[in-house]
Amino acid sequence: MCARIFSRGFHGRRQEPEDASRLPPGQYLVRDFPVLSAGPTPRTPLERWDFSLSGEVGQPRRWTWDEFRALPSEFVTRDIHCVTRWSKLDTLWEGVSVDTLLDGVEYDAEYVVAFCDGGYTTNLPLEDVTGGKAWVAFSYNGEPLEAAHGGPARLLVPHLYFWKSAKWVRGLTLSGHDEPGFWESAGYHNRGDPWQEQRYWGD
Ligand SMILES: Nc1nc2c(c(=O)[nH]1)N[C@H]1C(S)=C(S)[C@@H](COP(=O)(O)O)O[C@H]1N2
Ligand SMILES: [Mo]
Repeated sequence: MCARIFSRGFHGRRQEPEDASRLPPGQYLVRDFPVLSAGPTPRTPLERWDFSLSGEVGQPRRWTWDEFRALPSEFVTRDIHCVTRWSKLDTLWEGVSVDTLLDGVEYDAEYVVAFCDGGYTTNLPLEDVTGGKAWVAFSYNGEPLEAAHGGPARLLVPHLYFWKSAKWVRGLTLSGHDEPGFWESAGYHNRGDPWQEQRYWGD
């Protein structure tokens, strides 16, 4: 009895009404953190890891792990939404904002493709990864990002369905034209805004 009252107070009343308004259409809340990967988990040693900006840039850029970790980073708390319908609220990440990575880089491009160890790709308009909307995250909940969740580093683009948040990301290719990535070529929506329920081509 006591336990029940306690758990209701703890999980329920205060959070639920607000939580509902934070849930995009067709989504349900989870408290665990599901793992969704299209293939095996790659494990690149940090000595061989780098992050690069290539494509339509004045000068390609590359950071080793140590150089990347020396960049200014920030903590962000965001809700995440997977197209398989789970959403998780208030996830805490630390990462380098894509704005920071692009700082001082000259480019003539409107799109990016994120590429990853293991071959996964996802495409995004530059507009969706700039202006404080996307990070290359290396920590989750105050701990180094687990390999299963994309460690050592993953893209975090929380305002779009979570397939855009490429795990094991190794760089961005900037381009003047849009090139569908892995799921986008397989029938998923090109942009994937959860609030507009852009799940599949034609949504
Ligand atoms: N490299 C890579 N990134 C990926 C995926 C993947 O299979 N490979 N899956 C995507 C999908 S569909 C989702 S929902 C999220 C899942 O992230 P999680 O396993 O940390 O929950 O990663 C996205 N990023
Ligand atoms: Mo997903």
